[in-house]
Amino acid sequence: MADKKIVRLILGDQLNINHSWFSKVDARVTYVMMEVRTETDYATHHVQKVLGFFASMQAFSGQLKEKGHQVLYFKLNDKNNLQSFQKNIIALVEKNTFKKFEYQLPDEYRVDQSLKELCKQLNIESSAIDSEHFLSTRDELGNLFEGKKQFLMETFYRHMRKKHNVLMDGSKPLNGQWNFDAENRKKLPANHKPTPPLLFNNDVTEIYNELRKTNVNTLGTIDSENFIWPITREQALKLLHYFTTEMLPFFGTFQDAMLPNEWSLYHSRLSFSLNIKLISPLEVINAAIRTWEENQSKIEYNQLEGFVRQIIGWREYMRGVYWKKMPEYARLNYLNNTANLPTWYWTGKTKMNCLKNSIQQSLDYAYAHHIQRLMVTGNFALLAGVHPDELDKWYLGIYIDALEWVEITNTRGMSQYADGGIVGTKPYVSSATYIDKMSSYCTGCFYNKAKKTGDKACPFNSLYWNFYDRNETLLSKNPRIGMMYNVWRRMEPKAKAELLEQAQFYLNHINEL
Ligand code: FAD
Ligand code: DLZ
Ligand code: SF4
Repeated sequence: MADKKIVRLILGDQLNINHSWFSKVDARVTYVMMEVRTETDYATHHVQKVLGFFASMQAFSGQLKEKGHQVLYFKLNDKNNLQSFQKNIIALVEKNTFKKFEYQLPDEYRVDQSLKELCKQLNIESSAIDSEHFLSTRDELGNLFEGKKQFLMETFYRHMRKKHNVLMDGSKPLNGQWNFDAENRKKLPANHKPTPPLLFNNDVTEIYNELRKTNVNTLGTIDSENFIWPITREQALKLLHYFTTEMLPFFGTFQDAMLPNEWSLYHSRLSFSLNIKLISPLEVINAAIRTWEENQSKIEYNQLEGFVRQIIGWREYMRGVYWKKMPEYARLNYLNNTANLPTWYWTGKTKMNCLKNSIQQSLDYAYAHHIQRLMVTGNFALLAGVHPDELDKWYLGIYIDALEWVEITNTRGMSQYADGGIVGTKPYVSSATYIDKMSSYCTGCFYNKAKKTGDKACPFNSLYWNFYDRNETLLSKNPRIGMMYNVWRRMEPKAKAELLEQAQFYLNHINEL
């Protein structure tokens, strides 16, 4: 039908200007974007996250208009905004002569369900199209591991490398190995001054003021005149260029390193730009590969391979697990954890230097790197037996890049072992030894990293053994951790009792640590 009017919904994390939708201007099509309370309120988000989404959405809508597309944009305070995707679309269809509703496949199960429901309610035709962002389909991982209990990331990663011919030498991996992690993960010297991060000076004061008027509940802090995160494709590409030229040479080597008072080291900080689709995973890895090819004397191969693995390995893998396992995944609690999240997760006010730093920078910048999330905040919560629901709320709110498909799989799966070993082969827990190996947090901490019990003993040390002790039935048969149980069983009964007593004391006073 030549004059069929179409309304197309663009979600806040679908800001992909290279999507086929936008390849030509179509007078029949009206795009609609909306700032809505259902999205601002399903978690308590970091204020920088909400501003980042709104500022990027507004910039994207402007870009579409400049290209000649028709766009309807609902601001949060617009009088006619009914504050949900469903309600706004229903009202638009009722008031206009649209004959068809179209949307791109959302990344979150919750929104996927509600848009399917919406299509049933509308009395016009509707259809969904791929977001054209990811390198694998929603069900690709599920098909690859059909019938398997555990989904090995390494198997998926090799599948992706072969399928997309990335870092391959014919049918073999380039340089003879798939994975060069053994060469990575060095500690930074305590006085090391990292390359400064590339920050942007976006002024989001207007959006901030609007947000305050509506009483949207947020966490964290903001300098609204100097919003540092990229909000346009142009800025995201600048950040990508800065990463490949300045940070990539050190990426793998210092991937797990942590320094007090340094919130940004040699990571890309591209997760927000990637997750809202300002840039694509393919262009990110191609930029890194190109830079490596042109600078092989300066960038070792292990730095590049480690980075490519994060993008076409971990990122795509987590998405595959999500679509294979939702909605049950959101209810998994394999270790039956029940504790509340310590109150200082929301304030950073703890004497434990590793947690204080990791949480404080999260409140200040809505960012922490992977090892801070996994081996500091995640590790402690798992040792303390925090309920995964409590933790999901925290991770889903505090990080600028947090969207359920990638947050929940990392939190319940990789970090909390709540899926019983679908994502990870064993729980990621450690005592102070690991944190001290990878960081300089322990120097200058109120607690003593070397002490297991007694005054100022590092809480990680006793909680570590308490974790193994209380989960013995569920974990001791795991071949990857059997060794820890041998050590635990061989320990003197008195030493064991003291460790458990110390751990119980800390658990009883968890909010005062
Ligand atoms: P870099 O270290 O520079 O890595 C490059 C890119 O690889 C990232 O931008 C990201 O897109 C991808 N990547 C790396 N590791 C992972 C991973 N484990 N899973 C998926 N993608 C990965 N990532 C999110 O994007 N959103 C989240 O909500 C999120 N929640 C997490 C919660 C926990 C408990 C943990 C342990 C990890 C979480 N991650 C999440 C994964 C990872 O920590 C972040 O992607 C990364 O820290 C983002 O910083 P970066 O862009 O500097 O990453
Ligand atoms: C995260 C977020 C927030 C805070 N606000 C909005 C919004 O007001 N409008 C919108 O379209 N998207 C928002 N988002 C991103 C959505 O939560 C995301 O698009 C869906 O969860 C699908 O992944
Ligand atoms: Fe963290 Fe313990 Fe080290 Fe303090 S001593 S920084 S609490 S690991």
